[in-house]
Amino acid sequence: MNRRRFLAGSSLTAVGLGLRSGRWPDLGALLGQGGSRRAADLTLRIAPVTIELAPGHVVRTVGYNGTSPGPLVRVREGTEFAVDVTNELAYPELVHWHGQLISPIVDGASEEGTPPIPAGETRRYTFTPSPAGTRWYHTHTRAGSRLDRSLYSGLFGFFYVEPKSEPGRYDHEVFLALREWDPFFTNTEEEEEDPDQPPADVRKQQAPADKDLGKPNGLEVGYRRFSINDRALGHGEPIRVKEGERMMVRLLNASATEVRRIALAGHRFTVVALDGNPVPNPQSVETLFVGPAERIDAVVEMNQPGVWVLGTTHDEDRTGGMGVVVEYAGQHGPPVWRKPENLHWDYTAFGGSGAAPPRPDDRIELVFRKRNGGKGGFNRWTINDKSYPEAAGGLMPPAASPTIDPIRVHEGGRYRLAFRNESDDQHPIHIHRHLFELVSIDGRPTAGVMKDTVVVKGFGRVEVDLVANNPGHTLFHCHQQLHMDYGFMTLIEYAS
Ligand SMILES: [Cu+2]
Repeated sequence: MNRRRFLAGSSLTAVGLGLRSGRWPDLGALLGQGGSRRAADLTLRIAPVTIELAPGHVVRTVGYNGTSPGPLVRVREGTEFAVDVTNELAYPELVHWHGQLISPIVDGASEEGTPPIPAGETRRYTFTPSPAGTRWYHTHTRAGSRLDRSLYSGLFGFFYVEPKSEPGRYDHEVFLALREWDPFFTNTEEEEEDPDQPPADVRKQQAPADKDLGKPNGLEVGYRRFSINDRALGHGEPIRVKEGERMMVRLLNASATEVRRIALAGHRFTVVALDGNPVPNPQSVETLFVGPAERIDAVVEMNQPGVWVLGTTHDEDRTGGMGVVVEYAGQHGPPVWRKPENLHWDYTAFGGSGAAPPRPDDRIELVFRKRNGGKGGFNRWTINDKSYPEAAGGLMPPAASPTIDPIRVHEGGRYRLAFRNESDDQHPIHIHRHLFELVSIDGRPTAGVMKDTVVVKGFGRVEVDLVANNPGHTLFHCHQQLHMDYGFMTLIEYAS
């Protein structure tokens, strides 16, 4: 039996999972059946890896093709792409193509209906990458209490979809993934200073009195090591630049749990795209704010010869490894870090000044709450007071659970999703298989900023418009692994 045909045939069992996918009639082609005679454009192998962040600092985890981040995948917008993924682990895995407007059968979430790749087997994903821009791929299992699984592991990489025309002229580009390693559970919650919102004690007074049922906060995740890509600050090659160049920084926060502020000493960033999508109003900023799963494309004018540090503004984590040296030609000496003066970040600064988004067909309120887990326990998360059920074996069955209320939409409708965060944590809210438009951030209106993930601050309010233009089950969740794993997830369902 032809191996490829066998794989395509076995993938077809997905069709029997009760999925409705109105716009995706040719499931055979999507599953690679039609393309089974051609070689894959890429093969990915999921297997254990070791990463040497610095001499003697070795991380043992799992990754793609022997590295972490996995290989940088560059594809052409609109050209069909086939990838064979072999899972060499002892448990099922799958690959999510974050930010792609593709079918639920290949999107890479079992909750939507993508078949998992069983241990020891190979599956082909075939899809047409769209839209252009800085996307990424990563595992989409659930970790729960296992800190060697899902996004705590090294299963992530950049997926760059080349556009027909590039927004912003530049001389060279760098892909930088922010990462923490060696996670552990802790009962202490680290509160980093956040210049964009009032102090924690003021925010806590805004909390509904009964929100935690009297229990203290549950477990959080801490990390022992930090890096940008696979090296700790001061180890590995610096980014070498020349005076007068324009450098395009393509930044990904590949963290399972942490929001980050990033600066390059002596320089500013001109933000040209958020989550890979060109912004209406590129702006120069001193500091980039990037939540888990978010991407920022920013141009830096290299006009300050020297040797500098690009890294997190969090001193302990930067000196712990989350940085990279930027070295001008002919310049020497120890790299210089300067704390940026302006840490402020406002998504609406990048919005258009023109018309507001059109009137939506419907408005859907989504309230996020935490039920404290108590010392040594896990906090539970709710959307409109319901939690997604916990996973068995790290994967969920495709059918929606009766314990959640799916967000119901009609094809073609424009829906204003109003997020109300009634917890003091920040939540990077992600919607699969669609882009959404920012409408307002904490009451400040905006338009034209298209994203797939947006951070809702503690007790924050965010409104986004979702156009229901990609039928099929669509996952909606917080990208903070600990929140997603403990209930912060639901499905968007299209009416048939
Ligand atoms: Cu969250």
